[in-house]
Order: sequence, then structure tokens, then C-alpha cells
Amino acid sequence: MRMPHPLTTAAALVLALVTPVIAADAISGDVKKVDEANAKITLHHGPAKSLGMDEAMTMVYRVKDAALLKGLKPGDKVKFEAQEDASGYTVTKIEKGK
Ligand SMILES: [Cu+2]
Repeated sequence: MRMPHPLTTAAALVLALVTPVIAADAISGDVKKVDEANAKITLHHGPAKSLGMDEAMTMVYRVKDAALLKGLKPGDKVKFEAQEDASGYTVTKIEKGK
């Protein structure tokens, strides 16, 4: 078995880290409030068909991992993905928009 070239592996790892993992149907929004202690974020966002939200709104989302909130602050433009679960909506991915 051929071993992968170490440099190629390193380059692939760097690419994996910098390449956006947000899907095309991600929701655009902006941050209203960040609550890292409780792993929650308040987001204003436009219509989000994937979540069954037909109108723009401001709402509180849980986040899968409080680490997702690192570096986010009110006023930031973001793109995010969320899923509905028994207790509400949970952000699974979020990144700052341009
Ligand atoms: Cu919403």
C-alpha cells in the first residue's frame, strides 16, 4: 500500500479547515445576541424554507456546541444551518458572512 505524501495530507487538512462547510441552502442572518454560557444565539434571518419559516424573524436558537459561537458578536452577518428538534431549533453550522 502506498503511503500518502505527508505534504499532500497536510495540504488536504488545511483545505478542509478553510473550505466553507456551509451548504447552498444555508440561511443568511445577522447576530442579535450571543449567549455562550447557555449555548444559545439570537438571530434575525430572512425566510427559511428549509425550516418552514416563511417570513423574516428574530428568534433564539440553541447551538449544537457552544464553541460554534466563538468570535461571533451582535451585528455580525452570518450564514447558518439549523435543524428542528423536540425542544426547538438547533444551529448545527454557522459562519461569518462576507
Ligand atoms: Cu426563525
